[in-house]
This record gives sequence, structure tokens and C-alpha cells, in this order.
Amino acid sequence: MKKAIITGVTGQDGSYLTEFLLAKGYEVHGLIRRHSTPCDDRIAHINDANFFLHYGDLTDSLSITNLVREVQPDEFYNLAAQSHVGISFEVPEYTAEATGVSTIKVLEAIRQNKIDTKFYQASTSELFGGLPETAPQSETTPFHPRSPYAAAKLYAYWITVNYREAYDMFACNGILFNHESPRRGADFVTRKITLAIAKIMAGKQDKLSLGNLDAKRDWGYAKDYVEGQWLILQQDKPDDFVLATGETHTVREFVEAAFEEVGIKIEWRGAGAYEEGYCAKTGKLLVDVNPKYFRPAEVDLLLGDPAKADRVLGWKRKVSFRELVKIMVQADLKIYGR
Ligand code: NAP
Ligand code: F7E
Repeated sequence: MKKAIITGVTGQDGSYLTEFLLAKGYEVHGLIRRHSTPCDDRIAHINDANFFLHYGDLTDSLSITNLVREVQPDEFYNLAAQSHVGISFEVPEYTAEATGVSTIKVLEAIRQNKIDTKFYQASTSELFGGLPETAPQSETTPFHPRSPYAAAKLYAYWITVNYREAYDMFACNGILFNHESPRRGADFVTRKITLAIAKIMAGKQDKLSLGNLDAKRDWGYAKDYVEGQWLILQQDKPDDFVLATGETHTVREFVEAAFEEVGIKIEWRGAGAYEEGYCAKTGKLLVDVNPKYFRPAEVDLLLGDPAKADRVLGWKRKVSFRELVKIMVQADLKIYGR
């Protein structure tokens, strides 16, 4: 039986990856932080004798060292991070520690304890910075981080490559474009939109306030992406891979598609900070822009080129943009009783 450690096990990807690996017959060990109130909603339903949780924190090298010594994993998935780009501008130093420097703690724990494990680092399309002239972005596109989050992930990316080259470790980066699901955190734009629609339909919210509607993202379904994470570690040679859909949409398009799921056509009026979205049928104001959601520096256009993942891993996204929107809207409508 193969053993895997997952940091970030309570997160969106960690929870899907746990289910995926357990279904493949792995013994799964998750690193979990202590909270004053339980924060394990995404994994609370997993009742499996091969699933173990260990208290610790990625900023604490002792908990990482103890964990790898105890478990002696075959595979290590480093998914934990302060993962919110906007919030990284408000907590830049903590983000550097939790999202960047922590990766060296894991790599050193593996190296110093001579653990023979394959290592996966959760790298990100944010590394590219989204300058329009760089699209579509692939493994060879130059990096240009545009946030404290992306700068921290840049360190984590390169230290992973460095340990592969310096110590011959099986260390890989998955450079993943945005992937979403009903388990997406409520403060990421897709889930914020689908939750708001469910609440508006239930009469519990009047309108949805957003930031930059023009930002373009390559949005896929998280379940497809955790399979890609696993595939990256099943190769004979360690390498870095982009996982993306190869399709991009604006935030505005996501809003339109999500409202269409509940039979509402959005009519836009105004521009920039004064843009508003109205129900075409009733004239009710449903969407507006609040500049407090603008970021000090924006990533304008992410569009991934997943050709290498297709060629080498045989990986392709399965769920389309419209299917993703439908899955998320339906799941949130259900939460609010519809
Ligand atoms: P997420 O839902 O925000 O989950 C983050 C996880 O990290 C949570 O389990 C969180 O634990 C944990 N964590 C945060 N700080 C920690 C610390 N100091 N010690 C231990 N655990 C800590 O993120 P996600 O969407 O699943 O993404 C997984 C990884 O992929 C992240 O590294 C993210 O940056 C990266 N990524 C995500 C995407 C995407 O579109 N989803 C794309 C590219 C890369 P708590 O529950 O205790 O807060
Ligand atoms: O923003 C715009 C915002 O926060 C997407 C993380 O998983 O993917 C994620 O980072 C876009 C941005 O995700 C709101 O300005 C407009 O342009 O959903 P997001 P993100 O920043 O792309 C990458 C790949 C990661 O690695 C990260 O960990 O939407 N936007 N209005 C808004 N964004 C938010 N959050 N809230 C708004 O109201």
C-alpha cells in the first residue's frame, strides 16, 4: 500500500485529492492546523480506516520533520498555502512564510531524513503575471509575479527545481491555472458569484458586489486537476507541467453564465467602477462594482497551454466551462434549499 502525505488537506484540492488517493488504495496522511472552531467541513465526511490526520503547521519545521519521519511517505503533495491573491497584499510577510519559505522546510525535512519520496509542489499560473502579450502561457513562458502571493510561489517553484537539480530529488511543480468547485473558498470570485446567486434566489441577499469584471481566467474543475497532480508523480522522470483548459473567460462572462443557470439574463450598463448588471426582464439591480475589491496590481489575462500535460501525462480537462458553472450554481442552490 502506497503512503501519501498531503499538506492543505482541509482545502479544496486537499479534500478532492484525499478522496482520489483513498479510492486508488493509498494510505493518506493529512497535515491539519488547530482552529478554535472546527474547519474541516471539506473532509469531515471521509470515513476511511486508511485516512489519518496529524496536527501541525507548515511554518513549523518540527511538525513537518516529525511527520515525514513517522509516515515515511512514497508521495508528498505540498498543497498548503495562504492561497488568496488579494489577501496576500494585506498579509505579505505571513504569505511569504506560509506560501514561500515553508516549501524549503518540507524539502529539507525530506532530504535530511533521507526519505525516498516523490514531491509535488502546488505552483500556480499567478507566476506568469497575466501580461496579455504572454498568452497562451506554457512551461516556457517567463515569470512575472504581480502579488506577494505570486512572489512567494516563485520562491517555492524555484527551490523545488533547485532540489531536483542539486540533490537528484523527484521534485515536481504543477503549474495549475484556476480550478474551482462547490468546495471553493467563498472569497474566490467564482464561488462568491454562485453563492450570491443562490442567496439572491432565496431572498437572503439583494445584489452581488464585485471588483474587476474584465479580468480573464482559465477556469477548470478541481476534480480534474487533482488527477493531474497525481499523474505528475507517476512519471519515470520528475518534471514541471502546466494544467489548464486552454480557454479563457472574463469575470463578467462567469457572472452572465451563472445567472443564466437560474434563468436570468444580465443587461450591463455603465463602465469601470460604475458598471452595473440588471435583470433584463425585471430591471432589478443584481450586480455592481465596488472598488474595494480592486487589487493594487491585477493579473489581466490567464490562458494556459496544456499541450505538454496532454502529450506526456495524457491529461486533459474533462469538465467544460459551462458544465463547471452549472455544477457550482446547482450545488449552492441546494445549500439554500432550491
Ligand atoms: P485552499 O482551499 O485555500 O486551501 C489551502 C490549504 O492550506 C488549507 O487546507 C489550509 O488550512 C492550508 N494552510 C494554509 N496555511 C497553512 C499553514 N501555515 N500550515 C498548514 N496548512 C496551512 O487552496 P486550494 O484552492 O485547495 O489550493 C491548493 C494549493 O494549490 C494552494 O497552495 C494554492 O496556492 C495552489 N493553487 C491553487 C489554485 C486554484 O485555482 N485552486 C491554482 C494554482 C495553485 P486551513 O483549512 O487550516 O486554513
Ligand atoms: O480572482 C477578480 C480578481 O480571487 C479571480 C487562487 O486559487 O487562482 C486563484 O487566484 C479574478 C481576479 O482568484 C472579485 O481581481 C473581481 O482578477 O477568484 P480569485 P485568483 O486571484 O485568480 C490562482 C491560480 C491561484 O494560484 C490562487 O491561489 O477575479 N475579481 N471581483 C474578484 N476576485 C475576488 N476574489 N473577489 C471579488 O469580488
